[in-house]
Amino acid sequence: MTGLPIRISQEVAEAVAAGAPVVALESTIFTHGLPRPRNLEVALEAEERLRATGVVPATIGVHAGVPTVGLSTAQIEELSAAEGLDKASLRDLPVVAALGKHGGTTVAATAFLAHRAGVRVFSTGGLGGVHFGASESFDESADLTTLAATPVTVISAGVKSILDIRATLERFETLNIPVIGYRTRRYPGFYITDSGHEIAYRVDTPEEAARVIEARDGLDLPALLTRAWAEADARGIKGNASTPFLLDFIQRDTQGRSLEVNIEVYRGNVRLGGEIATALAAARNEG
Ligand code: PSU
Ligand code: MN
Repeated sequence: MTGLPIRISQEVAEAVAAGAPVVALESTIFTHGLPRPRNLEVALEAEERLRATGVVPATIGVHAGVPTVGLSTAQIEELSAAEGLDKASLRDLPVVAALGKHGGTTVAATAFLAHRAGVRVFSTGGLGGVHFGASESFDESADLTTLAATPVTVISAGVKSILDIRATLERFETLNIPVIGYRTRRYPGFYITDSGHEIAYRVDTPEEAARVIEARDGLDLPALLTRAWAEADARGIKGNASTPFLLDFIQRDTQGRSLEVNIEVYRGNVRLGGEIATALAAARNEG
């Protein structure tokens, strides 16, 4: 058995191997999301703007059955003009590939392929999420479950404007998907900078964002937790012994990096606790 063959352009492969900056771009945005001819203009402009800043763009889509990381300009032109091509989320990838079709990849499929190619950052417009009435219809995008399992950082203006943001934020929490505001603590509403929902974390510089990504990738959370749970299970560790076992496992498995993160988090909490206590004391003295 071989894996599903994916094509990685030479430019992207070389940039990834060299540790040079690469940004993944999805194709559903120009196959299904935007009208012609703006779709093609926007797709090519995004690539040009990245190149102008020394970043290699990796536009991702399925061309004639080949999931491709780093579509050529001609392929982007072809996909953006194709009639009736498929909108390919992750479950559609094998089908579209096996049938030799073209497909515009959603955030889920794009993130999956980006990760397979070693690309860690992915810029898009809006994510899929939870639709209004999802408790009846079950309509929740596979973007969510895929991002939960895929260590790729997605830069977005929030979720699609039509979605239930409150419910989507709850699902991000359940699925352990970190949500971090860039220079804001307000979750954006795609067209508006503030959807009315607060988010827990904010970073103010690209360097800060990069440190968060390094910390997250350093922990290798989903895979690591799966191994930790499996190990606990195999040893029959249950109940109140679970947490110490799991934490110890994670610390050993990350060569102590999880500990450093823990300490950083604790330091931050201590500092914030001090600030809150100071404010509380000031309020009491005034009152
Ligand atoms: N945001 C938009 N328009 C879109 C999408 C996002 O404003 O077309 C696309 C993205 O590719 C996203 C996908 O991954 O819709 C989610 O679709 P679904 O809810 O069917 O999973
Ligand atoms: Mn859906």
